[in-house]
Amino acid sequence: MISRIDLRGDALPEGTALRDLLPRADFDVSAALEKVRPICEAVHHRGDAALIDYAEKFDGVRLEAVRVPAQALADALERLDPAVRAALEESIRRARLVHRAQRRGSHTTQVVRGGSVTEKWVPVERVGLYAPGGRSVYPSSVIMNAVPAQEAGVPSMALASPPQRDFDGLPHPTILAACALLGIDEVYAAGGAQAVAMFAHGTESCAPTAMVTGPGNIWVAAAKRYFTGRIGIDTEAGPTEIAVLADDTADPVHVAADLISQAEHDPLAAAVLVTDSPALADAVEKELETQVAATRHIEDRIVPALRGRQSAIVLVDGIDEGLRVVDAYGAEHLEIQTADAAAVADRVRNAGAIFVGPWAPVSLGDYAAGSNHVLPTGGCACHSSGLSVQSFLRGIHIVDYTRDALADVAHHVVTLAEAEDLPAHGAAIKARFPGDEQVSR
Ligand code: HSO
Ligand code: ZN
Repeated sequence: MISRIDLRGDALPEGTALRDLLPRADFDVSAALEKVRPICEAVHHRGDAALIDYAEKFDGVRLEAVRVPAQALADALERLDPAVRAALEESIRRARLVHRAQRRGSHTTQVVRGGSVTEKWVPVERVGLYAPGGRSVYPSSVIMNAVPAQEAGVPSMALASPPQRDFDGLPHPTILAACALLGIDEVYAAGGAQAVAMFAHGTESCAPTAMVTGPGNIWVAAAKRYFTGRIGIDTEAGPTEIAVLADDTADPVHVAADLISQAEHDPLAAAVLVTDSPALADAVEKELETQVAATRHIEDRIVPALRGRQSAIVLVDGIDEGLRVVDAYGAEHLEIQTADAAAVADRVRNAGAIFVGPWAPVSLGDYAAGSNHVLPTGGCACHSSGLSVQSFLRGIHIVDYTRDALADVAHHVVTLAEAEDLPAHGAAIKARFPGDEQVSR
């Protein structure tokens, strides 16, 4: 069901050589770029008419308009199962607690007397959120994208999600209900690359946005890459990954259940167990067989995900070596199921989010820990963070110097300008102090 990589015995290789030994999915966004280009151009030139044509072509439904009427949002909330509503509300409440604490005030550094730099944090003006339809209808992801943007103070926000044939061309009702709960009233029935293009260029009915965030398939990722530079994006979320670092104190039933929980997302999802216990490896493998047989998305997602080259059980000599392996891998989600889990977790350098001990499974983080579930995949955890309030803020430096403070440092500026062969830079300083020898000394 799952392959094994045995790294015991010899010393582990360093750096990227270690990373190359570890499993990873093929997720080639660049190959999809050429395919999304004509879609992005059509939306640019034909606006809403292009969105309506693509809805017919890709989603099989002819729309009257792409903007979802307010009444449809109210109706979806009205019809939402009360238990789902209560769970979404609790998820929102916890996410707000965590993300509110991420807010930053501005800060002034007095560099010299009369010279200061203030860093002011300003939210992005307008954000477009994307919520997939089809196989992944995740109201939880609407929460994970909207809450940090709202807590950052983003004044204008719109959401797009594919039109559903079964729901009169509206986005999925649970997505609409989540929008209503979050107070998002600007919603569009648009999916895939065309939705990203709608936000990037704007159309007759949707004003352009400065950023687009939210998970999606490879076409959404490719469209985000296509528009990078023009708009801000979160990450090109690839298939979900879970790594578990475990020793012989871990419960194989929990470990197997957690590996399966993320394999359930996608046939390209990755489930990686790193352990120094061959007995645990055997027990988890047995558990995988039993538990997979008893779940729902077996043949379409879980089995191909676990059998795929992106998933494996990695055997290591000890937890120190295990830490080196999980750091080289840089998992989107990393569970630590070892003795003294908090101390081990503290030593991890690369992961999107870390889940400590037996009572913090990834599923908790997916829905209701308060943490964000939009996290870096594909090893990007080595250089990037998950979505946060910070993702929606820009830090602007405000430089404020008096005449004396400028005079004091003027000769250094002039010297560096000349060293870079940019005399006009120096001249801009000298012009302020005519006849002052000190400045050009
Ligand atoms: N594990 C997914 C998020 C998700 N799980 C949504 C359930 N719904 C990527 O972090
Ligand atoms: Zn998940």
